[in-house]
Amino acid sequence: MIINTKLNNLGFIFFLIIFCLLFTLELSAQSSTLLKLWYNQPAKQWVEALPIGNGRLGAMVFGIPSKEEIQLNESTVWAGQPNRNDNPDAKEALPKVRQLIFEDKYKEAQDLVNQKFISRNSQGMPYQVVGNLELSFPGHENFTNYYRELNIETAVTSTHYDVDGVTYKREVFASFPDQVIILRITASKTGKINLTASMNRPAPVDISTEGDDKLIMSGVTGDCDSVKGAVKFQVQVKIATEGGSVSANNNSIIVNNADVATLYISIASSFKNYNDISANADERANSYLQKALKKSYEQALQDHIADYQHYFNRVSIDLGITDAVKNPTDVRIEQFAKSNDPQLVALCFQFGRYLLISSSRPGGQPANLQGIWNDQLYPPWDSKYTVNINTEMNYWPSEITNLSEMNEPLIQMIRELSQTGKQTAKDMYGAKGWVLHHNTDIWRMNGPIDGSFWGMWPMGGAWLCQHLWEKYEFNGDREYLQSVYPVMKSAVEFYLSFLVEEPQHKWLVVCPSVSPENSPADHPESSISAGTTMDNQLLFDLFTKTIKSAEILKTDKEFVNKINDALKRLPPMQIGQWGQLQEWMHDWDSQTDKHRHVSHLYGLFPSNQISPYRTPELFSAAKTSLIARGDESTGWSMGWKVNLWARLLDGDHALKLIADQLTPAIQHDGKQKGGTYPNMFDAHPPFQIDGNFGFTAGVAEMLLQSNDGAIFVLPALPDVWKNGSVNGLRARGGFEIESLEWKNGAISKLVIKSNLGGNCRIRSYTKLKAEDTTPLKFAKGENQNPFFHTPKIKEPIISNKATLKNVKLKNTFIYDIETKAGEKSTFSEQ
Ligand code: FUC
Repeated sequence: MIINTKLNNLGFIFFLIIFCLLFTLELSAQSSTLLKLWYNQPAKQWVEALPIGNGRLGAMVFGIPSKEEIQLNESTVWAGQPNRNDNPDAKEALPKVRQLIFEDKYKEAQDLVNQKFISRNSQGMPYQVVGNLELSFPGHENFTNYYRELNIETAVTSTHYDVDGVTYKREVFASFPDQVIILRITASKTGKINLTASMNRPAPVDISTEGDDKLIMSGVTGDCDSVKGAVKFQVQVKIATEGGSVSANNNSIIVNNADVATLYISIASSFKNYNDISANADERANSYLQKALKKSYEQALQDHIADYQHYFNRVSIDLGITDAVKNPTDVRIEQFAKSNDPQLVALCFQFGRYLLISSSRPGGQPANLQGIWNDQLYPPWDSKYTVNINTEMNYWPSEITNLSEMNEPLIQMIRELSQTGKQTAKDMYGAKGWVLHHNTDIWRMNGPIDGSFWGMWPMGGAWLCQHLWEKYEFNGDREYLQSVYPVMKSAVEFYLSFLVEEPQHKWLVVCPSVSPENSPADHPESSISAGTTMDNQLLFDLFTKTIKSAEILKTDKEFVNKINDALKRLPPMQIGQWGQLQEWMHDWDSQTDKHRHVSHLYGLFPSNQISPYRTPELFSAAKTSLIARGDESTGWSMGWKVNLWARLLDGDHALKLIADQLTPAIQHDGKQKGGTYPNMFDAHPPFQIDGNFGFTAGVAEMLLQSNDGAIFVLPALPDVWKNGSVNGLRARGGFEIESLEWKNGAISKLVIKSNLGGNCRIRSYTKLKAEDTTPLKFAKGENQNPFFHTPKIKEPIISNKATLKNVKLKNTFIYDIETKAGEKSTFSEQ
């Protein structure tokens, strides 16, 4: 009996161990399958191929068994060469243009800007494809058991399939530590790898081989407008094999009967900086390659994963898992709107983080319109930097999703633009400081391009400067602030000398300008105007943030007085006749305007001038405007709207936009619309990466906001995300939300780490208690933590025709917790 019980106990323990083991295995197998994009067929088109990148190098991997195609990019391979595009005729024509605008002669003003302001030479240079590496595998036309994936937990893409009883596997990754792309081909039987490697580019290039195992492609970038292409680049591909033989033949490399083949792809250009392209591309490419060859494949892979995960692993998210995860990614996108698949949202959120880590690394170029992935010589909009929304959107997720370092290339570009833009300010407007219009490129051009309707917007610098400040708001690094303050100050200097008094209200306005790319129903043929709402909001932010910076740095008292004087004279926001937030200085908004840009809502997101608690009338007006604008639009526009609905504290509507965004971009009739491609790239259409980043930022804003005087936890949770968790998001003031869990929509666990100390004000729909049982103090008055000071904006002017819709807000609890740097506080539902 006793023995039996003992045996029973042992049996039970054994059972328990096996059960636990199986359960953990099951869990880890599951978690490792969740952060993957995977498919049961090779890519048939570019938007099905899978992107990898290390900030400088990018590749799109097709995973085709018989003819693998690896499309290659390098972030400095741009057409043209150092050049300027300022039009000096502007200076003389400026007073006339202003006069025409103030006399309501918008068409004439626009025509004159087209003649005298818009650049006569460069409209911006295109970012260009490097070329393709092609690997042909004879006899691999008929394959079975096909599978390919992009694992965004490891940043490795792999393909496997069977041919004649042999399983072939390819693994590709772009290593930041080793600065090469590595492709490894293995087979389940020895001596089975046979391939021919060749390279091409849709433009003339020199292709050669060196020794038996090295393929080289050299070229120069293309001409555009009147600028001659002069960036030299070189690709070197070295094929290392185990077993079999390697030989060079006719500008290709042939591998016969190998056990393993490892390809090291090294790319470099002659680009040193926007003003200097004198580097030796060949030497650079070779030196990256030689360094990389010293490491074993396993070591290189391990170093790559460790480097990538250092950033990626900071944030994890769980919005729930359903059976939908059993389907391949393309099927899930097809079915998203009709299925319940919250994990696809989590995957797409993390995919945005993956893309940012892969396309924007310290020391490199910022993510452009397509991040770093482009297969064309002259891509749509040149794949350059459109700064009237797109470039900024690329960086919206950077701070909140804990990837602050990835901002560095953007911040460096802004520093450079503040240098080049001084010449533009002086030559075009006789103004001080620096200016940037609606676009720039690797040469840091600052002049207006494309035509007045789009390009006459001297606000690019004002918007980009918000990112300089935001980095400080999240990290509190005073030395960093000191280093970017001169850039902000110089931007302010431009506006102080450029602003002009408009005749009707005597406000100081930017003129000429546009509300990005939109024209009012009053004069649809011309977008040009003065004192648009977005311009005023941007200037309000630039001015107040520069004043704050000067105060923190204890400098420039007199200059601050000057800014304050101008600040008082900026136009207030206005609520128009149908209760909308006016987009223009005049009440021109049409209720049927569905334009993709929602520029005037900048004040709601990304800015914090409009608040449900501080400015209820403007909040209501912003909502009315957004409802009128509608939901479906271009990819990035929907991405912006996810963030806007999150700021309107409407999680369900934000989720509706997510569903619109996660709709297949390619419809059954072959036509394209705003949505998502099979490889999860966002579609304007065509592919633009901004929508991916807007999406990621939007999901984060639904779960956490820190722009309105407090850390608002779960501000816009959709009803269907009943249970979930997110770990590692960041808030202003150096707070890190180490853990946030919710059950049935209420917060069940919240752990906040304070990195800088100071008052931690939490706003929540859930009544909270502290884990250490100290009673929580309800917040009173303004948050004493300076990172949470909210802007004091002017009272809006409200049209006497307007009826404002009353926006109902849910009750919230607000607590103040005094924190010390390094301390953690834990809360749960009371
Ligand atoms: C802006 C947008 C377009 C497009 C382009 C790259 O001009 O208005 O929709 O996204 O940038």
